[in-house]
Amino acid sequence: VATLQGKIKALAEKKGPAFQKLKKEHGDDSLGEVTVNMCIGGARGIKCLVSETSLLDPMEGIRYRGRTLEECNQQLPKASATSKVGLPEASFWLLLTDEIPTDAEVKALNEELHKRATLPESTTKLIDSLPKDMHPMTQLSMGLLSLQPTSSFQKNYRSGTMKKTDYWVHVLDDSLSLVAQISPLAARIFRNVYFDGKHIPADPSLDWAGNYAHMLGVNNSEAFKDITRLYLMLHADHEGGNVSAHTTHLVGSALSDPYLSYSAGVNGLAGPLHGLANQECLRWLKNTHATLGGKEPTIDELTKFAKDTLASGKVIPGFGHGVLRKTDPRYMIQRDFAEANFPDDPLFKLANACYKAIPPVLEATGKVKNPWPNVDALSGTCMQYYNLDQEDYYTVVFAVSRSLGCMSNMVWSRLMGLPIERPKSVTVDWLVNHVDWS
Ligand code: FAM
Repeated sequence: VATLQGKIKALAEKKGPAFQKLKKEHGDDSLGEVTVNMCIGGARGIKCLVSETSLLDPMEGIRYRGRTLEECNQQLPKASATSKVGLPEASFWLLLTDEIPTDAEVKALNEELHKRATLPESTTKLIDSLPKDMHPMTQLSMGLLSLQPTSSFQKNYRSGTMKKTDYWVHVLDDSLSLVAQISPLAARIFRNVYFDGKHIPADPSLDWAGNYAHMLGVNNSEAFKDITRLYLMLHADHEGGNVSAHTTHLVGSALSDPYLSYSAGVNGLAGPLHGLANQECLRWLKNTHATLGGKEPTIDELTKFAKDTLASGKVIPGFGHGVLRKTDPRYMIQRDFAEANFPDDPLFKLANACYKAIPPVLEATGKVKNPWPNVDALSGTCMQYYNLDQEDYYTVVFAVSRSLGCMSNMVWSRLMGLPIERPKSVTVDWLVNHVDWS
């Protein structure tokens, strides 16, 4: 932890002067105007958040500390000589330090995470008592809140002895514990709901993501461990404005500790327009596959299904994005993995056909700004190939991954001393009186 702290501190010292100068000399510079549409349209495109860990370009996709996901996949340490997947816990190190960790640093991080992975009995008792038909995301959010009493940030804040300049140290401490605990917590929920509580003990010889795949117990292959590693690396961070990242940041800005903040972020991720889309997308594919009698669909048949979905007033899950204006690079990287490992899987072939059939249908509406697939359009298809076909669980896997981005961002928000977030709201009457009707 000391190494990690040292690297974060060194980066803050390097970037600090520019940040202070910005505040002092350019605080009143404009970042563009705020329009009525932005105000009533979900704040689309308003530059009003700082998120150091990643930046999203509409045409290029996400960059983790300036590196594309392809570069992360190539440059980040791997689990073995044969694996082609950059480790997610290595991406956590990158998001925190702006450095690609060495194999030794990743090994030490994994040892630290294993040390912190124990769940208190109060948490396991609570999780085991929950009804099996309670959505796994609801269970995860409750599980995170049940860990909140262990927060070192809230303990130190309450003691009244913590200096503001040390907030980030205790947020980092909680972040490491939360990342360590969320995977066994998520695995416990999975085994309770789908395997009658038959739990699989952690294997500390495995990396963070490989161990999570192991504890799910649906497939012992190295390929399933790799797709889990890939999934957890790809979903880790997507700049600061998406619902889960923004919610975590907003709640954390009130000095709520990482457990309170990320439990709130998980609740946002559970929304069908956000993280739950991966569950909805696989369900849509399975229903379409079943209705077509399992035979390979024609583009015309899929076009009709897409139109029927729109006509029913529902969105087509897995397509579109609030910022991206091209196919999500996270979709393309998953597609390459699927091509290499299971090109003939029926659902993968169906997803490929959707890639051809659905964008023209969305474009034809004249209102969809991005008709292309997003990260959720293929993630479930990849997981189901390895017997993780319980779609209600998919957003939990997303939440395990997104903890990396939300936690690294929270460390930096406290390190930069970002204040409580408080945008101004207006009434419609105020808007009516404000605009020029002449
Ligand atoms: N199917 C049907 N309609 C869609 C659509 C889709 N896939 N994507 C956008 N639209 C509609 C949208 O509902 C809106 O309609 P109204 O004006 O009638 O309200 C119109 O097109 C303009 O929307 P937009 O500006 O193109 O997109 P937004 O920025 O408002 O919303 C999404 C972005 C992601 C919420 C939207 O594309 C959507 O609902 N997609 C389907 C759900 C999904 O896949 N979400 C996961 C997103 C992913 F990135 C993630 O967070 N995991």
